[in-house]
Amino acid sequence: MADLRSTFLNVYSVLKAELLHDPAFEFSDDSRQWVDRMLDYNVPGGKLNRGLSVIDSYRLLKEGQELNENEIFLASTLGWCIEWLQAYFLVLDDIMDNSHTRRGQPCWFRVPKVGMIAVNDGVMLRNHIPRILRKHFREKPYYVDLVDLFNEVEFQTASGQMIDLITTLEGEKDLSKYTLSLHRRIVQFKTAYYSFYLPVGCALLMAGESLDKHIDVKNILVEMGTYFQVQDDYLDCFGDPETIGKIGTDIEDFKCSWLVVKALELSNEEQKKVLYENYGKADPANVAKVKALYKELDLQGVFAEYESKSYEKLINSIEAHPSKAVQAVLKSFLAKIYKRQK
Ligand code: DMA
Ligand code: MG
Ligand code: MG
Ligand code: MG
Repeated sequence: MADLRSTFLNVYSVLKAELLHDPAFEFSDDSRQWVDRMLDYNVPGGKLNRGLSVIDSYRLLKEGQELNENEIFLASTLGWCIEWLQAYFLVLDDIMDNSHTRRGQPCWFRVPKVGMIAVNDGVMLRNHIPRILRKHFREKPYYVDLVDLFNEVEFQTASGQMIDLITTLEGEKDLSKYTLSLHRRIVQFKTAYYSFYLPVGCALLMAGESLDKHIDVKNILVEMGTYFQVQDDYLDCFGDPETIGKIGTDIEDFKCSWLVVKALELSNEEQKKVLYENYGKADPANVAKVKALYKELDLQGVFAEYESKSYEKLINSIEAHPSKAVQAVLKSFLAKIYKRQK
């Protein structure tokens, strides 16, 4: 496994070198250095779960057949395209969420001399994906489907980000809109498709499968992605910033987080008043009151309950799937995130 990770990281270096010598652009030393540093800062520093899952899933779909070097390279390349997509969304997400840290370092836009150049860097990261795909997959029979999959998923993610953001508009902040169904819609779109469906979708295409025939797999992955974002919402408040590598901003940002939805559900009139008066304010005193209420309502216990229920449901739907290989793919994914602390 440690070996797979280092193989995967080697592929990053190959892809980066190719992009830095892209003949479609006449790089100067300065511009090459900028992209080099921007990529190293934003692309490889995460958990790499999404990227590694493509290789994992592809291997399981091949039912244990040894993958050859080329197959590992191609699966890794698709894995990196997802990591690139994630880097693109995170660079922009941190600006929009006014975040401070990411993966244990300042958000890219907070780095001196970067600032709003980060917006274009986000666009740049996004544009690297079709360049990588074209270079390595152009001749494959599944090339069009692959490009289409990335486009579809990007659209879904951007749409999810939009609804995440417009719920927090100044002057329209309204906690009474925050329901479990709105939350579900936001997290399915902003997180589940790109984090869960996309890696498996890539592996299925590489294995010669048609995605239309795997709607049931997609549904399970979207459920898993929803559970994953509930964990993210939980960790935003209750996680250890040292471990998760970021400082939560959901309360300050008036986000439609799973925690505030649950708090609204469980609050009496007096507690609701606390939420209405303190949620979505930057002052640490207001944030502290919201956190105190979350504790009073035992949201940690409510989350623990949600976590084990979700796990049970997911395992049940996975085990109902007719293919053992697909079951293995889904179970391996679930095992990576169950009770995660980061
Ligand atoms: C992130 O949602 C979703 C995308 C598409 C980046 P978020 O703002 O809760 O993520 P994070 O907690 O990592 O900032
Ligand atoms: Mg966000
Ligand atoms: Mg964010
Ligand atoms: Mg979050």
